[in-house]
Amino acid sequence: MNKKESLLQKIKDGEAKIGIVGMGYVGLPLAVAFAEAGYHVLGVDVSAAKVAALNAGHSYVEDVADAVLAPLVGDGRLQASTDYGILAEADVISICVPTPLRKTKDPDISYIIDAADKIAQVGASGKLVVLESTTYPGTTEEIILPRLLANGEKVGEDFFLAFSPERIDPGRTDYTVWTTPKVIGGMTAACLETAVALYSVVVEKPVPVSSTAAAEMVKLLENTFRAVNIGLVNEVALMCDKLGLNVWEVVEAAATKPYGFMKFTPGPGVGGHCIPLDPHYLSWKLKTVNYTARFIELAAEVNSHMPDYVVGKVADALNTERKAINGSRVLILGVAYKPNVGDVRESPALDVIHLLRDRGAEVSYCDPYVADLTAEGLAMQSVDLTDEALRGADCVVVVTNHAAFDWNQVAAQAPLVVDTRNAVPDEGNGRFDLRPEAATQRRRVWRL
Ligand code: SAJ
Repeated sequence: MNKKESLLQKIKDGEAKIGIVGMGYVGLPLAVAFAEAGYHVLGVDVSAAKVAALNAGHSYVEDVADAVLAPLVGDGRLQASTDYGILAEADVISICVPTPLRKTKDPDISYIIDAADKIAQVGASGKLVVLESTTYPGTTEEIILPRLLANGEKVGEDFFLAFSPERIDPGRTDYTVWTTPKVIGGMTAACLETAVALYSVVVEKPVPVSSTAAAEMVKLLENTFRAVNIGLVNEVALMCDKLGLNVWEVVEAAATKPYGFMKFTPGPGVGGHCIPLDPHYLSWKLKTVNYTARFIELAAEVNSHMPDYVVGKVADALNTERKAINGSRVLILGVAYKPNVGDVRESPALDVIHLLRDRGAEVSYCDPYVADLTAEGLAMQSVDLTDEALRGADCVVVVTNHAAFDWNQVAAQAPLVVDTRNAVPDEGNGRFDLRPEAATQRRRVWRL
């Protein structure tokens, strides 16, 4: 039996040991899926705290409950370590490490390189290695393959290498690991065959493609598609403002088109660990072949301008009350990057807070998912959403429309609202009045 047949047999018999490098919001759900399918999972993470929590059956990932994790740890089907050495006994290794951007907007693949180097030290012989981290086309072949080949073995015969983009969406409940189709590209046909066999254990629909680079490009298209369309709808919001139109009415009506349209909504900017970052991996790669990815650059320009635009709206709204931003009390509702999660990474709320503070505003925030805000030089604590807190603000700014907020309370108590998410009930705010004086007309709720 050759190494491929041996690996396929172990996967088929449920005997394959599954190594997962990076036990974060991607790696942990994947580890749980394999453990629940009866496989022995070896999780590796650089964080001793995360490893200790996992081995105590405690989850730090919102989508993985202790009640699900603890029994798997108790049965010995899932164990974690900071030592890559445990991967010596793994038959499969899935790399789920972060791929952030540097301050220069260039890709930071140092986590991928570190994982590949450590796997090479353990030895890839007989193993299937799969990269899941979102990265530019060519990473698997140019960065990982040479490090694993260092042992003088042949890919597709002695070890197997594939790329399969993660599609874990924190907070989503309508799709699971099992029901989310998974794109897979292999370095060789044998690599693809082993990777499809592996993921078929935990994914209903594996989607094979022709190469690792094709699979890397698929993921970047998915998230660039979102970034560009969010940029488009944000620019439509600016256009509607110039034309005195209600962008929310326009988008809702366009969304009635049953085909050929996909609804996106304007907002205060684009946050999270995917959409603001992933497209820059693609535009960076294209620069290396002397091509400018114009849509990506333009979308980033529009989206990153939105916090400034929101603060301009706050200034306009306060101005109609004959107030300046300087010295005004501004209450931000929601600082997480999207509704109903507690993640503040790249959240536009951070920019809005800094911009308001730079102009002399006294800023506070309320976010039931974020008790303490300590990102990007901020050190704030969430206030409770009380009538007093609302009435005490000169302006309330809706940045993240968590379902937990009582929007009728906001509408009733806040003296002035800048609503970037169309969350506050309407009050006929005379938005469609094109007369020049309309700009100074007093209204309580200002929308994007
Ligand atoms: N946003 C808008 N308008 C929109 C949609 C999003 O302003 O119409 C903003 C959000 O407020 C947020 C940012 O863009 O700040 C990103 O939002 P997102 O809905 O894209 O959420 P993410 O960043 O969690 O994206 C993830 C991605 N999942 C994976 O990469 C596996 C993305 O591919 C998913 O499509 C997305 O979740 C999703 O649909 O929820």
